[in-house]
Amino acid sequence: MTKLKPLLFVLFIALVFTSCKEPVPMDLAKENLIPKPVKLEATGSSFEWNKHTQIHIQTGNEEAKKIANHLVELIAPATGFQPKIKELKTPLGSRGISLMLDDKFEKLGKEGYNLTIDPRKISLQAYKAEGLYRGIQTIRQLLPAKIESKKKQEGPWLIASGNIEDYPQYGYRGAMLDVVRHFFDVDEVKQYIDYLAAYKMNVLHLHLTDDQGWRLEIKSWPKLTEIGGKTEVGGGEGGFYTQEQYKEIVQYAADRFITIVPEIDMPGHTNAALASYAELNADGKARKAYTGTRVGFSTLATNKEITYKFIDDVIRELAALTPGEYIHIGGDESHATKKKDYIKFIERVQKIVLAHNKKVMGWADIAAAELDKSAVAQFWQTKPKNALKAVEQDVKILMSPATRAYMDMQYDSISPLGLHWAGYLEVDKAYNWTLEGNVEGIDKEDIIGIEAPLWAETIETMDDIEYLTFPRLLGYAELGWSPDQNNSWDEYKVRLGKQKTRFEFQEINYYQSKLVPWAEEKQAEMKE
Ligand code: TNX
Repeated sequence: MTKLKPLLFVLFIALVFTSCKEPVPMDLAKENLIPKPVKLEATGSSFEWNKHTQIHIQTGNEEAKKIANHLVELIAPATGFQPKIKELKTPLGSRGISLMLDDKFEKLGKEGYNLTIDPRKISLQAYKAEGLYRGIQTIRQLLPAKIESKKKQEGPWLIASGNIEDYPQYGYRGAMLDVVRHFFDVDEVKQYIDYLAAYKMNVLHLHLTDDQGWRLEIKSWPKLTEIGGKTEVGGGEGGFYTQEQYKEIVQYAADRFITIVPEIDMPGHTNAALASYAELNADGKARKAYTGTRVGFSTLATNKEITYKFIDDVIRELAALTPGEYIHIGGDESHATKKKDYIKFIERVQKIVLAHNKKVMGWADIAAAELDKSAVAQFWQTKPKNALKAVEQDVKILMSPATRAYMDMQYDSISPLGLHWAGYLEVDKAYNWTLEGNVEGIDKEDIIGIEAPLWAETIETMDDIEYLTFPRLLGYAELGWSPDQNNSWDEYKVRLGKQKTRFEFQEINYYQSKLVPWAEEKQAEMKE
């Protein structure tokens, strides 16, 4: 007992000493958050996350617990900490990090959050779990860049103090991945989802079918994947997701508050289906598999009843796997379909989608048909004629103008990957526009948000995906989230340049644009 006394004394002194340590002065306003928060106020001090830091949630709040677990997963590899998650009646006042849901934040919407950081504690509060999830991405970006490392790093893990109030301008902020032209497996799609989540995006549109392949198991039409699943651009082996695998992707996304919008492209872009089933062709003859990159040559037989039986089966199975409200029916570049047949077709397919309790999304070409008001037309072409037709019908627009938002466009003439039919798309051009200022006649109230498509004719690996996605993706995330009066390329490029260290710790194969002042991130401006 007597031997223990001096030991206890030393422990006590150590405890007093560590808890009295002066916080390091830091400036929250100098942090490089992307997307930029709506409101931010710096208080000049800092919070240190150390191995004793606990995460507090309200007793019994399972949703907050899930987010707390996400936060632990985010910080554990680099810090080596395994913070305890503790349930308290009133977590707000206590030291450490608290994650709380409160109806009082309803005004910030379901993705909004309020983050207060002072030397004793961090409190993250939101109306819904979505908001907490978006908020932990902010905490992640406020930690030093080495937080992104999968290997243990040395601290200190300081977070600048202040208050952030934040919520998105647009409810739909997404990216598309073409898993047809080249197939990407479940793990690759999950990785892509993680990239979207880090920048507070909330939709992944999966382009699941096209001329070169059919990527989703449909139990009532098994040859779609037995035959159509086995090809891709360039003659590779292709691939497809079983329904179980697809559910796994949907769940993985949902855990990150990301909705999957699945696309079955029709009546054009259907050679893989036409090769799998002879009866879907007007002449009753199965097409040969196609592994090139031409577009606009294929069409389902729009005047055969079997075509609609096929679509009904596909949409029924897909709707059952889809928690999100939209099913994307493609509708682009149906040059092999007569205009009057195309219009009849789209109107009939729309009915099928609605009958399965889903809303229609389609490339803006579908606005040639009479659309239900619940439909969404995705603007992509270089000319807005189709999108304006949608607006005339009171149909909402998703902004994906190819000249600004197509991540498969080459950055410049020597970019090793990508196409350039819509022009070259350097990082500044990809950022320097606004959704509501892009097309005269398409106003803010007509727009549901932004989506950046990544077509896969020229890309085959995760490295390729990363090269075209990074760093443009971050700009799209900001265009959808941050108020546009905040947008200025000159200011943004500095914040973007500071992501270099973060990208490197994640081993992301990003495009090192000469227009961006790439810089090592220092542990935020310590004034000492
Ligand atoms: C046009 S964009 C297409 C795709 C191609 C893309 C390449 C759209 C709706 N259709 O089939 O992959 O260009 O950039």
